Amino acid sequence: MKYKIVSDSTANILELEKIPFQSVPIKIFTAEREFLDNENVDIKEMVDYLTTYKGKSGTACPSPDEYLEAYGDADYVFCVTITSTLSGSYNAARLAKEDYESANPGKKVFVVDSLSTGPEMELIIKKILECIDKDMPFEDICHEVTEYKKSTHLLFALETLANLANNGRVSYSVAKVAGILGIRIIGKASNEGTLEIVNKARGEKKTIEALFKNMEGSGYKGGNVIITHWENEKNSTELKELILSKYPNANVVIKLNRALCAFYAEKKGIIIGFEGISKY
Ligand code: X90
Repeated sequence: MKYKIVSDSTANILELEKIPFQSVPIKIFTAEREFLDNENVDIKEMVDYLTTYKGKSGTACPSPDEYLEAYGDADYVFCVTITSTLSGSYNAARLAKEDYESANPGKKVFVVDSLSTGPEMELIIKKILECIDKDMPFEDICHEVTEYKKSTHLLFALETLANLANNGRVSYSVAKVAGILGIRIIGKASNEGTLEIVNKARGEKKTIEALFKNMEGSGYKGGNVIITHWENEKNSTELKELILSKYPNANVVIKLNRALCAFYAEKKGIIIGFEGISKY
């Protein structure tokens, strides 16, 4: 049986070991330029250009056809998307699933609305990989992943919410608070998959402490953590050290945001996916 894992590019993954994987790129555009969130994009150049760019910039999710192409000819596809409350990516993946299954009787696509993004999607993808590795049947993997997803969480700390607000993903009144020097907005993916502001913190040290406190508040007890960021290795490492000081056996990975997450989380933005208690 041929398995394939597919996700949109908000998972920040370009390839996986062992299993065929395809990232379906989301686009970032201005009036003059377009960036495809794939392996070729120069993220530093993009972020620096957008920081000084005065016009409007936006994003566009993949089309059903792009998903269909990514499903390829696999017998079983697992497709993980960014939350359907913030993007049309999930909907496109679902439409492609319908076409794929009716064109290929017997083949199956399981589309997971992560109700989240970035590193929480990566945790879900790692779980799928683990299940495939154990040779679990397709239906059992779907069940296991659905259960696992209830216990994964996403937190973030952002210095600016300008791109989120300009693209209608948060209100301007919320975004305004983030513009104040030294203030970082701390938020999470809610149980319904919406972007929810938790609190704001002044200064780096308080931000890291607040992130850790919120992790423990969601039942974090030393499980897997993935931290993604753009130009904030320092705070990411400090958070990692804080986690390890209390949970020395925790597996904490630090990675860079790729283009779409770097666009919305912007410079210095940190996003954390972690395992905690069940949300429901
Ligand atoms: O369809 C599209 O154009 C893509 C839209 C993506 C919108 C949001 C991306 C957010 C990236 C920011 C912090 C995490 C918020 C997660 C809340 C569920 C990262």
